[in-house]
Amino acid sequence: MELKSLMINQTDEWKALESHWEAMSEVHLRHLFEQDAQRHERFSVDACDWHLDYSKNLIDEEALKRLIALAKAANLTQWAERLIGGERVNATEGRAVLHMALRNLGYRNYAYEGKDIMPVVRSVLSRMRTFSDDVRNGRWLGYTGQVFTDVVNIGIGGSSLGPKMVCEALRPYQRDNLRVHFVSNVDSSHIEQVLKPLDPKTTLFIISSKTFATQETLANATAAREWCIKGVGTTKAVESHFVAVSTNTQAVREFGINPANMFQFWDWVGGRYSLWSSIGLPIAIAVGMDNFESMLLGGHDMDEHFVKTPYENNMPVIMALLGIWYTNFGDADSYAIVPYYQDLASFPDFLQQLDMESNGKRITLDGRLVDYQTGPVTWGSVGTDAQHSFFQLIHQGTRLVPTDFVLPLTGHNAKPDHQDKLVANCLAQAQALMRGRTAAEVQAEMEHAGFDQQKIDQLLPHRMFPGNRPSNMLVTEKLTPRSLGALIALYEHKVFVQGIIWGVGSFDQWGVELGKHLANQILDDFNEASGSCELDSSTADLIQRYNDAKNQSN
Ligand code: G6Q
Repeated sequence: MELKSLMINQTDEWKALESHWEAMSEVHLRHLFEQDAQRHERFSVDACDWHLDYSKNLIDEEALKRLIALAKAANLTQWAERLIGGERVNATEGRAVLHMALRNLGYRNYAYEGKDIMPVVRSVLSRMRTFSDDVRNGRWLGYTGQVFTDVVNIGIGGSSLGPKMVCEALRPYQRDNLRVHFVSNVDSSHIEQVLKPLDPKTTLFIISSKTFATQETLANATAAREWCIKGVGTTKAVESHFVAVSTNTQAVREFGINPANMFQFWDWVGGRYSLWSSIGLPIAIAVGMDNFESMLLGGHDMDEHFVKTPYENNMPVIMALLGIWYTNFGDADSYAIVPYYQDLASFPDFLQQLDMESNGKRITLDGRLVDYQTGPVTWGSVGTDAQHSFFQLIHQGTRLVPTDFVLPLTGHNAKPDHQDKLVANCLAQAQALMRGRTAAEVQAEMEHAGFDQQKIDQLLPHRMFPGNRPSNMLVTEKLTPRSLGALIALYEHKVFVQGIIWGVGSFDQWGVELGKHLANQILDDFNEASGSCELDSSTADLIQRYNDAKNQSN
């Protein structure tokens, strides 16, 4: 079925939301809570081991109703059916988007061009199990017969951020005697720092690249191969010390990796959605295949929730609609994600790519320029550290920054006293954002502390907090592979829903291309005395400065 693409801001549903935002600006969250003891119950939902408390958002039931009407006006259900049905919803690249099949540990059918894809998915999973078990149990050995102690994943973007984030998040499930590292940057200090403490005889490399053509990855893979050959003393080491994850068998072979040591994935898996595929091999090695499959199951749980649950109780849909509410009606231009869990420190980085590369677009799928905002700036870092850096702006700055708190309630082997403080801080931030601090409260506190009225008058405006600043609280009992899988899939579906509403193609990334192309041209220009004649004066001068600096340091 060809779905009519509409400019969403021309719809009645959009206009109804505009006027409702105006109405909501008259109310304060503090009063909404005072007036309704059931507010938390009314605005919270449980799914897949997560509790989403969205009661501290600038909404009432009418707002939610109108937002849901907007999702319906954008034909969300039909688009989700097209996605799952294997249609080429990544229209500009002519590709289907089937990462949900990778975590389909249930009984859903996934087909591409009329062919069931589950057998190939299962076969790669089975190869991943054999290989990761062999590495972990000392059956797959280095060239000199030694057990691997370190695994280095070389990849960038989608071939690094997801697996890196998951390996860190599941650190309590890792073994001490098998460490996993990630090298992505073409700045050579990255690979040098990672390799320096390692022993080439006990180091396994995974070269992860969907295309096997990415400049940074190939440069780092070549450096790693030289390091390995030099350290082990023979080119034969490559056979046992290098495996590849890719869709490009030919390029893997040309690089010198035996295709028998290559783990396949497919063009219907987008880079930033690929941690569920063999790109997740470092995860399987780090935490074991059983835990990797638990993570898949968590993702699958969230898929089923997303597909089957009415919008009113659908966690990704609600989160997506709240994001639309602030971006398009509240003029928010970013949102912050703050996990209160040190091992989720890379989660904001991962989400940054997921969200900004997916929805950072200004052209609709049918080629029109939008005249409304689309994907927001996504940023954040872990609490409590964040409280001592950027929270000032969220509390008292001029911008509206909706914030997602992610809070696993119990840590793994957490020190009780630390955990109490961590949780108390997280809850306090959300409460402070919602309530604020009134002039009367500041006055009373300062009087109580013995300040004279002149000092109180001077400091009162600075010590007041406006409050009424929205946040979501995502809570789980413990961060397990399964709840982590559900969390990642939650954000994936959220981003998908928003892309549908904005009418953009969430699964391409043409914005990454131009820089790559020009970098290659500039590399050529380094070797020409005066650079190419088409160069602008700024770039030409910078090239000259680089060449001069290089000559001086040689
Ligand atoms: C992700 C993007 C991008 C990609 C990297 C690495 O969705 O496509 O981040 O993952 O550019 O690409 P390769 O895996 O092909 O090396």
